[in-house]
Amino acid sequence: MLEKFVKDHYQKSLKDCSNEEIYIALLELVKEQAKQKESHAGKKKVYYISAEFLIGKLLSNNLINLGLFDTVKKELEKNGKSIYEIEEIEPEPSLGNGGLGRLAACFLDSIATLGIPGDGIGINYHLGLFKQVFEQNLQKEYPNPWIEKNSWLTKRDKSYTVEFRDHIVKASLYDIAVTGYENRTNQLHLFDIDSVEEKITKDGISFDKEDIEHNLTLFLYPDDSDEKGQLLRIYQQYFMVSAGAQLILEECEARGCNLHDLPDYAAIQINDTHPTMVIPELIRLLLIRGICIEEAMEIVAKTCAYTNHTILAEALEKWPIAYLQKVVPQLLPIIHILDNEAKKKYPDEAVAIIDKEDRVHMAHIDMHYGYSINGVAYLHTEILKNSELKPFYEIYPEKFNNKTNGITFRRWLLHCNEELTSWIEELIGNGFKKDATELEKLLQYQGDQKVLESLLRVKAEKKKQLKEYLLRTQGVEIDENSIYDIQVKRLHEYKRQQLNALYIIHKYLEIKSGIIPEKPVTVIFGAKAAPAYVIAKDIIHLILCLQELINKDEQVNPYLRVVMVENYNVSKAAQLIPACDISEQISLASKEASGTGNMKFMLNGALTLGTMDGANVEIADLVGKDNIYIFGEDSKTVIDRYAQGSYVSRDYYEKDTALKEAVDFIVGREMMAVGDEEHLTRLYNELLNKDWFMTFPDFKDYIATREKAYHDYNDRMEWAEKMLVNIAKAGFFSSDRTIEQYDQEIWRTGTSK
Ligand code: NBX
Repeated sequence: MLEKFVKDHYQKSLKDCSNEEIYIALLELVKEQAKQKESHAGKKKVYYISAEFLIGKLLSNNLINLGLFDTVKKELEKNGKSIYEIEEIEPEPSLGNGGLGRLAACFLDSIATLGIPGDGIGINYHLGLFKQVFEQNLQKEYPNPWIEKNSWLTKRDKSYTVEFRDHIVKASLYDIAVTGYENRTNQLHLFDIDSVEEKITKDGISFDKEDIEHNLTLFLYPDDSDEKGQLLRIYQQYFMVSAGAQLILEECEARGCNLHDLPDYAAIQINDTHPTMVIPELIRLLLIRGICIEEAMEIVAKTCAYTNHTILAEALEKWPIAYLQKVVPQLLPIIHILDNEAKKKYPDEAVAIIDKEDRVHMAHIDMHYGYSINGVAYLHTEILKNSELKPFYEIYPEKFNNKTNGITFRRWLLHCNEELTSWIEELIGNGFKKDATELEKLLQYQGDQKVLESLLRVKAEKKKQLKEYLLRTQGVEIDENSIYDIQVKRLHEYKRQQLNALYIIHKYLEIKSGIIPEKPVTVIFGAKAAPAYVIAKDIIHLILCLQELINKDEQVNPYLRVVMVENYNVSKAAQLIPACDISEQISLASKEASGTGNMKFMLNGALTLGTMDGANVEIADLVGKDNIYIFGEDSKTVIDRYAQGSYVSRDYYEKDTALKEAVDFIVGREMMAVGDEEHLTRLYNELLNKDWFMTFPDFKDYIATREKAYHDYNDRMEWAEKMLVNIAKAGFFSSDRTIEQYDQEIWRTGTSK
């Protein structure tokens, strides 16, 4: 099929084409095939509006979803070409920071797969999340462009006018086709302006933040540690929601909506608070179209639903009225009305939209003027209801609901782990590809030695592949016979990479003193730190210094190695996750809303070493305590300790010699020889005097539990059985299940079963 396609397009045969030519041909082929599956059927449509869609590379996933992957792969092989080399050519669109953005991408895949009419709405950032480079054991940031002459983007002949206080811009529409697995094609709508100028970046990723004409859609999440950055963020958010709201109204009207019945035509899912301005903007647009304010508020409140992804207070956006006034003064009269109405009904200051310091609480708009509020894992939703958002839960108990996150198995199993996919298929057939709960059929093989041995062989193969990948891409050598212990996720203090680092120090000191581990261990990290997040960058520095120190130490490196993968992104995740033995999910209990990496690792046969936090709680429930390594204090203990304000990290340090030795090591002679005094001392002081995310109380149990996991690993048959149970129980975390629940309980499009 590809042969004919290239003949028609290039007038030459496949074997004479370069990989670049084949890549471009495949782009076109996929776009053509995807187009045939577009359908306008259905009255009600979902609009998933999000400042981030971390889609990653799309070629192979689209081929899988269109049912073309195997055919194309074979046809290429016959002509001496490799699909894997071709997919390397595709630049990765890093249009998201982490879990929230990746979730949006998984959701689009599942929405299309379930046949739900549902499009994404976002921003066409020219530069994705920065490219991370390590220089002198420090993170440096560089621009990360992804748009080329030939890309997934299709420019539409459509634009909307977006008005700011000081100027008007034209929002041009670009679409990326979202192919469902053997189902319909939806769209990811990304808005852009024509005047963006990539050349205005200088010196890494800095640029003039006030030059809106040239920077509006230039960067994902520009540094908002100062006022100019925050204003730019407001510009971006309003740009996205205003163009998005116009598109939604126009499409709904085209489907027969008279605007009074908008909730019958659209469900708008607001992904965190970033798109919240869509609420006042829609009200404004309805007013302009002749609907009175009371009715407009009611219509919008029946159309919009809000997903919360965090309980970290500092991550909930609060924009000063003065900033909104500078950018979008037209929204302020509406925001004031929303605030007044809410205050009339609910005088409690805790639920006010505008607070005493004249800041607008974006989440409060969502909760008063949306019809659904959901958390992203059972524990998270419970914490929202019982503590973080309690005053809202008391007013609107019926709006609160849980939607435990999920991941698309097309990318996180079928694509990233063909070997495991075939292994599963041989045992239980391919029904699991459509209904992930069928993975439970694997449980019948629990005691089957042959099956377990073949599972271990699959893992060994993926570990070997990762070893080769790391050698090829980063020049590091690891031992494929060691335990691969992996923590990959954004760098944040609450995720506690620093706790993992303290373990490494502890282990290093043990080996130095002659205590040799039963089995060599390779500890792998991948993480980007927000450019303005000082302590997070200090933690990266600590890890990089440990990598240098330990890997060079010949007394230690046969037993322990540390690898910090540079520029961790979706493609690297796809290499790392299938090879993992132990998945580190060690956030401070109550702080990780859900986590989705934990699900990807489990599905690929890694065992979780984690706290009772986020979706780990559900993983533990599903696999049972023998098939997971849980440690640390529970969320109630942590929440109570915060409430008492009584935590003194130094007390733990003084009482635990092992902990004291590990912490002191950070500023010891060995570290100073490879690291920077300012960074290391700052981190040391932070831990000793604050340790806001309470690593010290969990240290002892963490070490003991990790050692137990390492010990258990040596009984290969038992370990393989644990792996099998994890894979078998992972079906619950398919985003198809999550989306079915969103559809049945929130959107009600009437499509999914
Ligand atoms: O959303 C993440 C949570 O931390 C995870 O626990 C959860 O699994 C995931 C999906 O629900 N949140 C997240 O990734 N947030 C951001 O990336 C973020 C980006 C910009 C911003 C605030 C948060 N201003």
